[in-house]
Amino acid sequence: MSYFPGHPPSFFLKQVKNLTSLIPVLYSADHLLHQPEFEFDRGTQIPYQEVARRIESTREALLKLPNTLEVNPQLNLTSDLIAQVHSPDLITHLINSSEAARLQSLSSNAKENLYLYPWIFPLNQRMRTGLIKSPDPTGCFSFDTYSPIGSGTWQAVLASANLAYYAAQLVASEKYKLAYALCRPPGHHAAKDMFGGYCYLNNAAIAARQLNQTMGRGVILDIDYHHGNGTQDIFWDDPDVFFISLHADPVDEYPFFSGYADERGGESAMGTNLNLPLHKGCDDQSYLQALDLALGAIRQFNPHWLVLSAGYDTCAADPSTFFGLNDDVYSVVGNRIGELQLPVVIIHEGGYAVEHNGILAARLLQGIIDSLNE
Ligand code: SP5
Ligand code: ZN
Repeated sequence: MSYFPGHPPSFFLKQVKNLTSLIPVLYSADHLLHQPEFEFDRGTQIPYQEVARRIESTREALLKLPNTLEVNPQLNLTSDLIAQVHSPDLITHLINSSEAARLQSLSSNAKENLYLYPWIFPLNQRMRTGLIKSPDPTGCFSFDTYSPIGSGTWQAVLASANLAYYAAQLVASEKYKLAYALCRPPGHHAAKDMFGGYCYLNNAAIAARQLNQTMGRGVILDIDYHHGNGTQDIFWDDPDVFFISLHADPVDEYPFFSGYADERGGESAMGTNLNLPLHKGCDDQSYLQALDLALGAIRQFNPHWLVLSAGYDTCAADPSTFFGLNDDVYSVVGNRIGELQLPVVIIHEGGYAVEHNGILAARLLQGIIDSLNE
């Protein structure tokens, strides 16, 4: 573990407290290496919504809480560990695409920070085999245009996943009951062999796999506004990892192709996937009702740990939401999750009302702390 030079005073102040009451907030500056300028919203170019400031504002807000401690872990996540949840072909493709972006940026007539955008999507193996060896294979393994790849993308993606992995190790060690991984890029849209939706590797899945191997059965609760199609895909056939998601009904909202209530898990894991799609205009009361359903299902499963995919794009101020949640609801959500009295790893996912992310994350985390300490 290393600590950032800017933070020793607060670290030493907080060190006097009992270590188990401290909440590690995992952060890496490597996310700054990934900063695309634009995305395509139904074919129209708009500014990239998944900006670096999202994480910096959350970091500032979380470190203002009395029991938090920033941790900057060494990189100890390997390709073999990632391959427990992703196909080796996807991993290789992400590495190669970052390197291709670096080489193309170096060529004299290219932009310095060039990002390669997926734009041809091979829909079967024959197309993939052809495209992968072409001059522009970026669309291989990608399902949309939201996840461009630049020269620093792989390093940022790896560092982000490493935070999730390290947070899981801290909680699995039983030294900490709770940890917050400031992951960026986010991860819950990344499936076993697909990337998209600002995501490249599935941070929550990497944390969950680690916890599953050390502590047994557990739950991933996804409260991002969008369905966590990637996490669902990865644990579809796994009866030991229960995936539950509260999200905008895919009838109305991205990712459109998954997140329906009848998706209940593969044959060997029937009932260990639960989607709770919510209607447009969903308010605090309807949201908390759905959350209570999720919490009931979690209690019945009798898990040993919880991974919380925490997205803040549900709040009324978010530019991409059809929900009308007030900021206060995040404290209540945190309280009720904390009442489970489970070890919790929080993974930062979406949330595009940049200055709201920090406030909401702080409320959620404080809510959990308050009921864990009761
Ligand atoms: C992790 C995560 O939240 N990913 C979401 C990726 C998909 N975003 C789609 C946004 C489409 C709506 N764009 C609205 C533009 C501003 N009104
Ligand atoms: Zn989202």
